Amino acid sequence: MKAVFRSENKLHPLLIEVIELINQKITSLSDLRALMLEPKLAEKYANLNEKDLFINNEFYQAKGFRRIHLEVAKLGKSLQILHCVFFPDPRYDLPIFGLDIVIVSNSISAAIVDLSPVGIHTSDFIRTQMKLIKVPKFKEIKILPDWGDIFSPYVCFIRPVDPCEEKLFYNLINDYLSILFSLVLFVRRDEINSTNMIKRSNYQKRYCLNQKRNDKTRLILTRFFGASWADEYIDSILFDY
Ligand code: BLA
Repeated sequence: MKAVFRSENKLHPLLIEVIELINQKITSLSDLRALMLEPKLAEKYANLNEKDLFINNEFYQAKGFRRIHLEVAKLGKSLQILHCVFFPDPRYDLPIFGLDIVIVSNSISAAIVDLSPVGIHTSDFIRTQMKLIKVPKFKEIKILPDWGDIFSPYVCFIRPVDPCEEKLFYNLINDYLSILFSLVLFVRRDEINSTNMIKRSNYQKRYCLNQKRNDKTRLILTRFFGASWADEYIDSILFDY
């Protein structure tokens, strides 16, 4: 059984539901294959499998996506994190799906989901679809840090205040992934090294560079694993480009 689902790990119910949703979605993609970490990295991160200190990473590639990363971490008794990014293959005009849920002492302290742009102009299809989404009126909206200008105007960054808001946030994740997956079905593939591809590549690089400025992620990882481990993890596992 996967470390994540071991009963003694007692993950927050929203995390369990979201992991299931994402796994279901991933298996519906075309040309899906699991990606392995380089042996050196795999070895380095293989032993994090304790009851109260584990990180479970899954990586995939599929049509339209160069790297899909789903991470579930339990850091100490009180902190649980779900981190997920679908990095598109830059030959396709697809936004970056990003999701982060941070749980402290069994209540959600931050939840963010977005389909982030990979160019100045978002395609008409994405814009029309995004406009159809009804982002619920959550009670506690969180303020984005200054590096957060990588996110779209539809980014939802909140602290859900009760199970009802948790369910609404779950539905929003589902809506964003559904838009992304309907795009994958008919999006055109540009030539390798085409101007479009290079522009989108640069947007992805900037997305990663900005995400690396998240001091909260760095601080938490440093507290548990030390500064050089944290830096390398952020560079090579979380936001590698
Ligand atoms: C915030 N990220 C945070 C916070 C923590 C982490 C503890 C503060 C939560 C709060 O404000 O209550 C920690 N997140 C982690 C750790 C990992 C992680 C340790 O993913 C991995 C092991 N972060 C992402 C992605 C997005 C993201 C994909 O990884 C967006 C799609 C966003 N997280 C994000 C933002 C903040 C945050 C915008 C707020 C940062 C701030 O307020 O400065």
